[in-house]
Amino acid sequence: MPLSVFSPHRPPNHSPHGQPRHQPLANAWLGVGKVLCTSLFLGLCVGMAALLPSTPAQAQSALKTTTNSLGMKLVRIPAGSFTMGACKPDTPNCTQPDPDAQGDDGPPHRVTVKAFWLADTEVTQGQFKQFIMATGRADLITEDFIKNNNVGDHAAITGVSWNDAQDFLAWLNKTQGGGYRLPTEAEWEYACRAGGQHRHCGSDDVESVAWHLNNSGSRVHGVASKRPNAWGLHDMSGNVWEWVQDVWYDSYYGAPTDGSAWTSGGYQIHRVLRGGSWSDSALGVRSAYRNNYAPVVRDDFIGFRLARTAQ
Ligand SMILES: [Ca+2]
Repeated sequence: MPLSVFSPHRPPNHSPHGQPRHQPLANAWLGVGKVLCTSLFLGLCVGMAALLPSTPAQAQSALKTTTNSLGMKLVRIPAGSFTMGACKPDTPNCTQPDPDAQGDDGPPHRVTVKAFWLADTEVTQGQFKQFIMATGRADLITEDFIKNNNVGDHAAITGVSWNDAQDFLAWLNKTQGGGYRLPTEAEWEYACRAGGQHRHCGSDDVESVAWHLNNSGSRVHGVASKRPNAWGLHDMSGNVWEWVQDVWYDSYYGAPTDGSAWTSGGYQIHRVLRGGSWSDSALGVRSAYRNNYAPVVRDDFIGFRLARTAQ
């Protein structure tokens, strides 16, 4: 069955598109555009920079961390094995029951993951701004982009396609020594669960760990303003959906069990996203929940998180 640009697998409770959710224009992106326009992109010089909110304190991780020269903090995720996915409790031989499990959440299966690095937060507006400034990508600063990213530097970046994320990673690898990439889907869920079996990443209590439909005020939030999981990772559930490397399959039958990305076969025109967002119900920000979009899709609930291969 052919797939449209927008995913057929979309939670039913997403906020409707086309509705104004944000205050208009004035934000720091206009400042970025203004600087870029001063030299090369005159058409984008349409406003003034605005306030940047203060940065909340970061929670401490029990694991080793590193911070690159751009201030991006990554946690060393230990090697290990876990059960990936979920199934309805009445499913025969169900090894990881969840009453809200969806058909494409399973079947649960054991996966062994190598050690890797993962950012403790989603990529922020401030970090993405550095990329735009360094590369001159003023083409990314559209009117929608400005509307979708008006919370401030410490908020998660939104409106970023899978392809945009690859451009960001290419820039990072060029300037920060290499090895940066998106997490694989298995790595993402392994890090979300952090050795536990919580309904959401880090807790069965969604309010403590996630910005979601019923507490977000219909907007993205500053990263790390909710409690982290056991490995010091914030907002794995909620705030923004996070792109991973893998192409979309509607089940885990035949999935790799070594933590690698599943990139052959399947729905090659769609990439997987995990974690749910500010516009999803508690069901959509579950540890096992999955989604997918074409790699060109930009929307105000889509962002990403950095991974880096461990040496
Ligand atoms: Ca998230």
